[in-house]
Amino acid sequence: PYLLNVLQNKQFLEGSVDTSFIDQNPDLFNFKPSQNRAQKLLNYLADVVVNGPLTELGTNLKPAEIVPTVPEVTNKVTTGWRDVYLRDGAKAFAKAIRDHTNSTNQLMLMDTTFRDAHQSLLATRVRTFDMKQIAPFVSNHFANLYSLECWGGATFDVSLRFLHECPWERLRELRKLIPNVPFQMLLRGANAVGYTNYPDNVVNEFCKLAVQNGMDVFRVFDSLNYVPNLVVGMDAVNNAGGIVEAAISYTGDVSDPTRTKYNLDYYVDVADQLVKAGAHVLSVKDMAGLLKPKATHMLIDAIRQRHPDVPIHLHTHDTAGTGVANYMAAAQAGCDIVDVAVDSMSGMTSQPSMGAVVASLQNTDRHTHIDLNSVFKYSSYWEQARLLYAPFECTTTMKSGNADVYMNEIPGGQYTNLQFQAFSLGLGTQFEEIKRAYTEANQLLGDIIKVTPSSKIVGDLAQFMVQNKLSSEDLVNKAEDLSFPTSVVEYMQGLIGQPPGGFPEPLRSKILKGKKRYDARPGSDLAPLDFEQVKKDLIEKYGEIVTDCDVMSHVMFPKVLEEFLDFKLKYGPVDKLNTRVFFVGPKIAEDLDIPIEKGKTLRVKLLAVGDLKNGEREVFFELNGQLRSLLVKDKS
Ligand code: 3PY
Ligand code: ZN
Repeated sequence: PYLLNVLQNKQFLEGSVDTSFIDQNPDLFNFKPSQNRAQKLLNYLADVVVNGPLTELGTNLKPAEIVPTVPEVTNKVTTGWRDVYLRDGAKAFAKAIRDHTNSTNQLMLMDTTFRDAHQSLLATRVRTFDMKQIAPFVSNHFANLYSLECWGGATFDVSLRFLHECPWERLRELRKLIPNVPFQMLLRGANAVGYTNYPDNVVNEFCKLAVQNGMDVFRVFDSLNYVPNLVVGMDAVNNAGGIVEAAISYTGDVSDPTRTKYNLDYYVDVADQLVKAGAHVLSVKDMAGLLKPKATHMLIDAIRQRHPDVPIHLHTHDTAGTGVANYMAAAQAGCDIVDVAVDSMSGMTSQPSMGAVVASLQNTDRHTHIDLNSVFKYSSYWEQARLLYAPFECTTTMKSGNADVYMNEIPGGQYTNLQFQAFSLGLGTQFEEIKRAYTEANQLLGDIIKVTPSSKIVGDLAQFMVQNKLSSEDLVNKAEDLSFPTSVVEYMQGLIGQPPGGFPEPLRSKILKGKKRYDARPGSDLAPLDFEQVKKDLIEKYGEIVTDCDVMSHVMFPKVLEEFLDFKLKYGPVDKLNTRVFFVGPKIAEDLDIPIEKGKTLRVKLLAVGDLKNGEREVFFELNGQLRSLLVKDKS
């Protein structure tokens, strides 16, 4: 179509073109998108080959030239805990889990490899393509997992934004391949999978759609443990028939008697409120990895005594390196389920290692009944697949765990991000400064719980302090004259909820001056969203391809979804490309088999890239044995 546009251009036909021709004729590029998926994929590959990656790579490291070996499924298991949920419902599932751990003493596992592990280590960039390869192995060899965390948190917007793939499709595809293991997601309470409050009907519809597409267990949290926000999410999950796993976000140190704000009484009280509000399962969410063995024992034991019938599910990050020790303490205190990532995707800001936990509990009364040999094979797959994500590796800057997290309390994913940002400014010492400022910013805000989105507010304030060279004292003294980051102002207004212990004064009043303060639940006054209208508008723009899932994605991330659809119309199903080719394009003469649908595979080979001519290059391919060429604007 591009060629045709050019051939209809009078100036071009007269031959009077120079290098400004293309710039002066932008309409040449306004061709109608063709319906041909093969053609679109060739457009994509040609564009990447000529102009480099179309999705930003974090560093200039390249994906490895490797095709990860997929271990053979030698163990056919078609049943799992999901059967109990599908047959008897959410409440009965929770009871069955608790009865099971009570009677067998088994410590159950959730595997986070498909979500939190790569959110923490690889900037959330792991693609559906690589998950699908190993999914049958997980289904058959890890059939006794409590759950597989594979959705929610940052994966939702990152997959649309940077991977150009639909998160809903990921969920459906994985579901087909893993029908027996419960799927788990992270839901940010009234923020669903976004970063702001949505009307209640949005959270409700979101959960309904998630269950319809295959989600089972929803870990619901709120970044301030603000129970009214948590309840919005919990009710939505319950209405959708999902399993309500209500999370208590953990901060501070319950084993330190001098830290009184977040003590055992505080956590037990939140647990009581969540059980009262209908939690099927209680989760302790240690998103920064602040637990220590003694604190873990105290906390799990206190909740266990208080709620003997509710399953307790513990989540931590291994940032300091104490993760496995904490899980041993949790197991002793009667915890039912802990979160691990497969060995090669574990450690540092990710979860503790599955193999380490499984091995540590062999020949004890809290055996996990996970086969260690299967863990090794699973780990070997991810060890190889991880090399495809080299451009996003946290290990470019992070070489080890660091117990300084006990001081700065930065959540796993954010720790990696801040370190990366600091190093990309070229200053190794910058990270030390940011961490110190983060600690101070947290105190200034009143020592708050830090997890999305409150962690971002602390991070924004820390960066503001570093940039403006402000000490805590300066900041409070000059607060009336400073122009604070919007997120900080909104926090002080009460727009993400009410923090435990209230807002810090006099800082709040100095920052807000006359601005409105909210003390009701922030989303409670939002009018219900009109989904039909959103759908109508989207169909008007994109035609009948728009699905209910697209509508929901649009409600959460309007601009991101539109860019996703534009991209898809232009470049086709890029999610079907293998990961290296998706990021950096094919090598000359490399044979590519692209399975675009069941029973339909495209065979593509890049033959040559032509010389620069009038700002363009001709790219030659073989497509299913036929020669094809495309002209691509060279943007360099
Ligand atoms: C998220 O909200 O994405 C988190 O992982 C919080 O821990
Ligand atoms: Zn986490």
